Order: sequence, then C-alpha cells, then structure tokens
Amino acid sequence: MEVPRRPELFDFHGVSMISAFTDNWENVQNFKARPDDILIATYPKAGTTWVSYILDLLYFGNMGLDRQTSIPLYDRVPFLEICVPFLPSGTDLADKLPTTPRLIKTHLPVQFVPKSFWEQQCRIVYVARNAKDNAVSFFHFNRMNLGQPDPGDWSTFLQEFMEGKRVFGSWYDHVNGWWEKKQTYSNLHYMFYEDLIEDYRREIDGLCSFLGLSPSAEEKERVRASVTFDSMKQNKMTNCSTVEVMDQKVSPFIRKGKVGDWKNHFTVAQNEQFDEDYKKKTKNPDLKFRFEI
Ligand code: PPS
Repeated sequence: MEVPRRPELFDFHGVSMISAFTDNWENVQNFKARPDDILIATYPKAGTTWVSYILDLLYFGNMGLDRQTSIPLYDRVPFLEICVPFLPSGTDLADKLPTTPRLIKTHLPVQFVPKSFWEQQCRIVYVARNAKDNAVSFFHFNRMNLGQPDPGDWSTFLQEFMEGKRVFGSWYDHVNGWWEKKQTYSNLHYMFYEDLIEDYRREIDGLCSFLGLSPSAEEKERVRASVTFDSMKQNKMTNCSTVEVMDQKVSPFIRKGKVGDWKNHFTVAQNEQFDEDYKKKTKNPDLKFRFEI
C-alpha cells in the first residue's frame, strides 16, 4: 500500500503553515461572520475539542439525541481554515451551519483572523495551554496524524517548536498576540487549559457569564458529565475515530489530558534549554502559565 505523503511546512506571511490551511485563503479572509457567531480560537492542542464540546452542549445539548449521536463534533463546530481534497472546506461547512449561534473553530494567529469577526464584534473564546504540555501533545498529534508534517524524533520536534517551525507558527507569538488583542477587544474571553483542569465548575461559570448563558444546575451537571476526559475519549463524535488520516493506534487523539505530562518527555537538559529560551521569548509579565497544578 502506498504511504500517503506528509505535507511540507512553508513560510506564509511570516508563519509556518501547510497548504491544508492556506489553500482556501481568499474564502477564509472574505468569510462573512455574523454578530452572534462564536469563534473558538487556540494554538493547536490547547483544549480546542474540549471547549468546543462544552459550548456545543451548552447551546445545543437539548436539541435531541440524534445530533449528539450522529454528527461528529468537527461538523458541528467547523474548522474555519481547513481545506482538504474530498471534504467540504471549513468555510463551506460554516456557511451551511443550520444553528444559531454558529460555533466556529480556528487555530489562526490573531493577525490572520478574517476581519468580519472584528467588524461584527463576535464573541471569541481563546484557550491557551502551557508551552511544555502543548509541545508534547502536538508531538504525539503529529505522529498519529498523516495530515501533519513529520515530527521527527522528540528532540527535533521540540527544537522546531521552540523556533516556531510547526503548523500555525510560534506558540509564543500565538498566545501573546491573542493576549494583546484582549486588551483592546472586550468580546474576547481568554481561558487556560490548566484552569479548566483545576476547577472545571469555576471556569464554566466564567464562560457562561461571558456568553450570557444561565444554565440550570441540572443542565450544567449534564454537560460536565459528558465532557470528562473519559467520556470524550469513548465518544465517537468527539474522539476523531472517524478521521482517516489519524492513526489512533500510534497515539489516541484524546490522549492523556493532564497538566505536567511534559515531565515524562523533557530531559533535564532539554528543560534547562527550554526555560532559558522561554525567558527570552515571553516578555509580557501579565501572561502567566502554570506548568503544574
Ligand atoms: S486540536 O487537534 O488542536 O483540535 O486538539 P485540541 O483539542 O486542542 O487538544 C487536544 C488535547 O486536549 C486534551 N483533551 C482533554 N483534556 C482534558 N479533558 C478533556 N475532556 C479533554 N478532551 C481533550 C487531549 O487529550 C489532548 O491533550 P493531550 O495532552 O495530548 O492528552
């Protein structure tokens, strides 16, 4: 059997990208956001699927079982910039979404977000995750997903991650760019994966208050039970088991879901080098990450 070729990274307006996320650029840039659209923005592997599913259930959890059992989450929450052969593009899927609000996912760095989202004052939920766990999760994702560039071995991957040479570019620029945007754009809710792990209920209350939602205690409990790591790992609608290019035997899409798994991957020397480099690249003292909780 022919082994599918993995895509090559290239520089795209200063950001490392692959063609699956740039081929539909004109339609992405001209995408017509509506005022009630909600954009879920993240650097890859920061908790996108988790937060997307939480929002999906908060808004549409009562719409009937069919939706929950037959429509994969990636069709309910389209990935705006994706464009691959034989599948509808993210913009097409979003255009055809029957729901209000439309929930839309993106990994774009802030400067690439289509201008209609800002013009329409859409609400945006940004999720950030500490760089070390984010890098580990991204490494395993690149191993299992043939649609991603070859990760090489862990030390090669880590080096490239530090240099911003992975898909969607530099983690440092991403989390920082969005953080800076938050200072001038009030409809942006900046969340941390670590906070959600530490105190799910507190974070959901914050999210609901941002979204203007007031679910009952029972509804909140229903959502909570559905979005636990174990439930989402078992759930075929959220675990990407239907995505052909992902080999879950290499590494499952819903893999570990922990804060601090980086300790099982970083050598002492890698950690020292990473910390040194991290200090130089993270200049904003207000944006703080936790590497353990
Ligand atoms: S993607 O491909 O960018 O959309 O991936 P993303 O969803 O952002 O990130 C995947 C990581 O999130 C973990 N995850 C969860 N953690 C805790 N609880 C729940 N419910 C949950 N769902 C997904 C997932 O396991 C990936 O992290 P790692 O560290 O690899 O396990």
